[in-house]
Amino acid sequence: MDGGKKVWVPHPTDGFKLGRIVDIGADSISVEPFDAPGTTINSLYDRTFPAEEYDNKDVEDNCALMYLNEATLLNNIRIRYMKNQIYSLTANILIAINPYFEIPDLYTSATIKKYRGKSLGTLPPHVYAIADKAFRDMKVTKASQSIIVSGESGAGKTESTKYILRYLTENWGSNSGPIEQRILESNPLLEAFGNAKTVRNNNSSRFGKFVEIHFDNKNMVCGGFISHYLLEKSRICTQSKDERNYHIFYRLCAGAPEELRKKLKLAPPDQFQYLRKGNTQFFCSRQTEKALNQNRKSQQYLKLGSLNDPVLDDVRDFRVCDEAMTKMGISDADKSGIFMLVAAVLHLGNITFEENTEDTKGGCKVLPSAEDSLSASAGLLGVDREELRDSLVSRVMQATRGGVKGTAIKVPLKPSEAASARDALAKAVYGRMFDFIVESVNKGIPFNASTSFIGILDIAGFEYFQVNSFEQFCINYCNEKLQQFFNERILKEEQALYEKEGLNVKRIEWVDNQDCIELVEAKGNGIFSLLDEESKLPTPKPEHFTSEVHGRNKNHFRLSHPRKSKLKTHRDVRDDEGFLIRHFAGAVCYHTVQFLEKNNDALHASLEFLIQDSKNPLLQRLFTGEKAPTAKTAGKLIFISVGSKFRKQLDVLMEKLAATGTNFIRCIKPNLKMVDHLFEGANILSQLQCAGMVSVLELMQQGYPSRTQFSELYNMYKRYLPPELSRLDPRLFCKSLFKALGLDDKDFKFGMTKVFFRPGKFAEFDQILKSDPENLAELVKKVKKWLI
Ligand code: AOV
Ligand code: MG
Repeated sequence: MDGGKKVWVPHPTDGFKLGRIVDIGADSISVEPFDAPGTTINSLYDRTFPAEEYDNKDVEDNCALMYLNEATLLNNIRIRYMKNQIYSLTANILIAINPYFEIPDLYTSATIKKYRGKSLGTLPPHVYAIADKAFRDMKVTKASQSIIVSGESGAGKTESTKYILRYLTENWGSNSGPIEQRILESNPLLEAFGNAKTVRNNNSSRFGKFVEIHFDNKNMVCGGFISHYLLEKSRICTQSKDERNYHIFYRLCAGAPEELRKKLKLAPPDQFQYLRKGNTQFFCSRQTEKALNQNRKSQQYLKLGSLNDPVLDDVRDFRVCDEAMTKMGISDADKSGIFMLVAAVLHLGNITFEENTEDTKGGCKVLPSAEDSLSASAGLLGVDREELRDSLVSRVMQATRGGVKGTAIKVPLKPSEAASARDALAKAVYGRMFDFIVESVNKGIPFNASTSFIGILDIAGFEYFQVNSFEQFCINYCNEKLQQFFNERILKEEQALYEKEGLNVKRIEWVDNQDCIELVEAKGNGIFSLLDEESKLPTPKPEHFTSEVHGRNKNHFRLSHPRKSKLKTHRDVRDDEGFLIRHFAGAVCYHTVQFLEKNNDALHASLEFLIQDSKNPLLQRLFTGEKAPTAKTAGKLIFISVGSKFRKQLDVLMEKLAATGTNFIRCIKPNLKMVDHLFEGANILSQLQCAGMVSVLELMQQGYPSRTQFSELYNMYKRYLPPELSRLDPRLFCKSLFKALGLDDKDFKFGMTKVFFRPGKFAEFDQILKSDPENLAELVKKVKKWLI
């Protein structure tokens, strides 16, 4: 690093700041930022990065940058974002920044046509270009393809997925065909039941999905299949501040026609406990304001109480969802069954309990004011009202005396325990119903004629909050697996490119995260195993589980005790109630207090009995196949492991992905305010790091990260050279130029279409060429000589 040189130094909000080196110390560099002359920033050597020559010039492919590092990557994305160019490539990975406004013509049918059949790189980067590449690869190689879309909440994964689906169905489906329509209609339907307003995203998907679009032997769309993962069930009973429950609840309350409203005994949303927890005081972002101006809400909607969000139009959305169900081929009976269950969940939430002072055995009873809710939910669930009451306020347990198991007895529950049982029932019903809806969608888009598919994975990226629980643990584990897959694939592709271009490059090595994956999934001492083991003990305890995790994985590089301060900031949690995992994207501290509960999908025996006896045909269907509790199991805690199920699903998914050609889309959220034209650099940098983009750069540093087409080099430099040289064909031109410059063979390689540079060497080459006119004259002579 020379004095006076232009560099990027770390900055707490911008990510990096541009400045000039003023002093070089033993272990740090002093830099004077351009926007604050006279001041200096001290920066460590390995966090100071050389800057590109032109501050405002951007490139479509980040690999065409002369210096490829995290600062120039961030800057290139920034310059493009400011010009409303939200896409860029790094090798074949598409980076997409959420613009938070509609960019004119970006997704029109005309644009779809434009991208059809074009190789990646020939048109500006776009999701359509990735979709087209996947299609062409499928056609040529006859192998299925996948597109992995990742990014944090609100980054634009679901929207990107929808654009891809539209691109594929519009180009290779009969436009008005029922299958294509159903594939597209599946989105509003699943979003109604699986999306909710959160503080991060007004339409946040609370489940992961892998959508397969199937093609027949003529490469035309012939069907689809959706797999779904980890619906967030806690939201059904409680929401954080300013968040909502699943859209369908509000839509049903707001949009159900009079007759249905009566049948389901609906009321405005603020009458239901399960919808009141988030106490949605909508926040007024610019986006909200805009939507407010655009949305003309019906009078009926306005009358419906205070829990409406002005951004969302629940009345209209109910109609859309209702129509989507019909178009999907869901029968009227099933539709009505679904609405009944949604309403049943709402009424269940209003059943509250108080201590039963008359009962000598303690226990609780349903509050008199909640009797109507008890009747309503029993009616909708098709169960006997008194049996429902009984199963909520008591539970069948097996008595143990002197270590000998006795007969099953009925144990009264405390009000809080009864409330937990009620919530568990609501979650089980809603969860099964969601499974049923996905199943119905799949029935509507059968793929019998399929020869191959393009699968799109829309799943939450790596996440860490102030308090992280079982949900984050599962999603981060999933991201570890995807990251490993990403590294392997990107490397393989990079290697394949070197081979295709005829470069002779030795294998690139990278840091494997297999140890982290094993810490979570290994049989025996892995965290999932230990969690299941704990759940099967007579009295499972979070503290015991946590100490087992630490005790059985002593000195594991990826595992530590959490720093006490981290846990204690939230509540008085004991030190043994958590663990810290060093993930590829950073360390995350997990609270384990609710792990056991969240890992168990089973209802207690009396509730299970009750549901199995239901007269509601849909509910019966949802719970068939379940092992009915027997006299023997009746007293035991039944246990269905959420973790094991997810692990198995993930195995299936990884196997599918491994058998396909893969494409990656990394979605980036530009700011936390959810507004357009605001680039929060530090935040974006951390997303690029979490998405593994920085490690891609590191990985490429071992090879030849900067690359450019001969033709481009030729166009760049021909004006510096006399006509007799610029007449040469681009490849020969470049070769002779390099030879004449006397560049070191180790620093670059010539491929078939491109020249590849070692890190930083492209810039050196550029410097030599532009430095000195006298040199250039000398150079021309040399080139001529070399050509002869
Ligand atoms: P996510 O799927 O990544 O979050 P979404 O795809 O739902 O995020 O995007 C969030 C919001 O950003 C959308 O509702 C749009 O308003 C806006 N948006 C996203 N992409 C675009 C685009 N290309 N053009 C215009 N607006 C866009 V989550 O499911 O919460 O993890 O859980
Ligand atoms: Mg989403």
